[in-house]
Amino acid sequence: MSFETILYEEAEGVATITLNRPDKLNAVTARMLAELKQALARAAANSDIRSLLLTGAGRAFCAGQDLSDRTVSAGSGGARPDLSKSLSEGYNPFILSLIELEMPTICAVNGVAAGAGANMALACDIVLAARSAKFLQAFAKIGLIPDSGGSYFLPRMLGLPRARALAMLAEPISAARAEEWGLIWKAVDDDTILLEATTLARKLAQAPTLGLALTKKAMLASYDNSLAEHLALEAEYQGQAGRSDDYAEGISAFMEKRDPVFRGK
Ligand code: LHQ
Repeated sequence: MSFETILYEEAEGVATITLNRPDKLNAVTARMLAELKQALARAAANSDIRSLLLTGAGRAFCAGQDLSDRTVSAGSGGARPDLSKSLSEGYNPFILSLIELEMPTICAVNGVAAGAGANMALACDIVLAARSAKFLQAFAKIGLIPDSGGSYFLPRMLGLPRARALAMLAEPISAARAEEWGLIWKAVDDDTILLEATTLARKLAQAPTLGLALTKKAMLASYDNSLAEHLALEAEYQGQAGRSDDYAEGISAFMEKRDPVFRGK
């Protein structure tokens, strides 16, 4: 599949996906979702790629679903669309693939992130946002519920009081507020966000990828596990990490007082 709605680039161990419909504020179409899934599969299939960077072209990160798409729009009097299908066939598999990708994912929120666009960003492991960017759970403005993991992650990230208000009031919050609330890792200057995010992605591409993949998997599983179940899971995953080449290298480098060279396995 050649890409029309995104850009995909591989360099220095990093796969960079850029949402690329800048005149539509990178609003999401079914085509874009298919391309995003394809891009994730491409990154996962290349063992040289050890981190993923997601960002947007132009002044926005992503305005969420393209509301001009007739298959999902519901004007007064017209036929009612099946949004459930759009989620189960389009957004949900993408969000799951992003979350389950066995490498760190970094999102550079270069501008406004609204609706599903906000929740796609928040599904990444480390989120940087330009100081001018805003996060908007826009769904209530058009009668919908937060999707793409929003109603799952927001209460867990923020607690119910802030999650409910963000979703019900559909008011934008600044990158600084998102950082203060712990919704994102940090707000950075607009003119350095891409550089900072790329530097971070390249650094993570040199990290012990297998251990990081198990770390994100364990943290996600913690939402559903009892303490006893989770301690057992940690023991299992630490067993896997302990058998990795990177653990052997980490110990050798520590003993030899040098920087480790991790290969990601
Ligand atoms: C857009 C959009 C857009 C099309 C700006 N679509 N054109 C899942 C499953 C199925 C169905 C439904 O939804 C979902 C999940 C969702 O994501 S629902 C939430 C969908 N997103 C929204 O409701 C956000 C709508 N957009 C906005 O509220 C604003 O545009 C934001 C706050 C993002 C940016 O505001 P401004 O910076 O003031 O820009 P603008 O509003 O002037 O937009 C610029 C252009 O982009 C404009 O087109 P034009 O031809 O007039 O220049 C907009 O119509 C277009 N655009 N968002 N989602």
